[in-house]
Amino acid sequence: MTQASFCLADFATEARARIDAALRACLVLGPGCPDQLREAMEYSLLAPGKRLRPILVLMAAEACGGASQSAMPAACAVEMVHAYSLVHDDLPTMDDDDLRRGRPTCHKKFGEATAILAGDALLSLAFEVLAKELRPPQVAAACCAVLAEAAGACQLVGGQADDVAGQLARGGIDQLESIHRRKTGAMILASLRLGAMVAGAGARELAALEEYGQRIGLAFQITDDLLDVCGSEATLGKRARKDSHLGKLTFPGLLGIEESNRRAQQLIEEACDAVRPFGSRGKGLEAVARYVLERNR
Ligand code: GRG
Repeated sequence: MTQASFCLADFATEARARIDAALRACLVLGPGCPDQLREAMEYSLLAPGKRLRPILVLMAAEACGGASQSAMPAACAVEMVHAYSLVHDDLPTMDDDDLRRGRPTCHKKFGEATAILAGDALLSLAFEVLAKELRPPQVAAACCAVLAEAAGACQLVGGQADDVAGQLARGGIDQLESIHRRKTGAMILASLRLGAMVAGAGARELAALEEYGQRIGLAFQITDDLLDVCGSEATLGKRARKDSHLGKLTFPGLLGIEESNRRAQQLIEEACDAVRPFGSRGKGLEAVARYVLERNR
């Protein structure tokens, strides 16, 4: 990759093809897996998402001087946890959504029981892939711990639990940020940490990536809220204006559209500053940060 003229669109197209091939290979499961369950897992995992988190894993590894292919099991694992969280988030008992990634949600296509089980199986598969395919085993174990914490009761699941309990309908900016730091930010941060760990990053490199991740995680959520207000269902591939309909706190709802845009821009500038010490190897991460601000889905 010649970083001086980094083109995110080209990198992402090539990386998505490699990631999807690796994800597909992970779905070659034993004879005990029923056909419908495997189909539901494949339907959700390979649906046309942005693959933001696995791309961050690969970029973080490269920024720290590692080979992106050695980080591929970690990239697959984060996308599996992400896909599981989307399948469960869409269920009638949670957000009750019909559309995801431009297609009927998993439970609409396969029924609720199969969707719950497909999510469960994707979560387990993520850790199986990390534990069996990452080398050396000490790094695999450390990555399992980081991903488990990010996906667990104090982070992803905890943020979702507070959201489901209606905490997103009251409180102020601190409450809003606390929920999104856990629901959205934790998995973005974990993606960067995993890439760094696979590449054997030092403490300074890890700290820079964490600073970057905290900022793009929050900016990602602000743009998600802005897209919910300003975007269309056709472009988003999911229901628009759903947060305001549900009476949830959002950044534009609390701060207004202009101030939300300003905050997102500031966070992205800070994120780019954090990865500047990586020099040309950090250009991909800078490009992703700018994409977070400009994305339309
Ligand atoms: C059910 C444990 C559990 C957690 C659900 C991921 C999540 C928590 C909720 C999804 C709802 C949502 C809109 C969250 C905010 C931002 C977010 C995570 C959006 C989806 O991620 P993208 O935009 O999706 O990267 P694609 O489809 O591109 O992968």
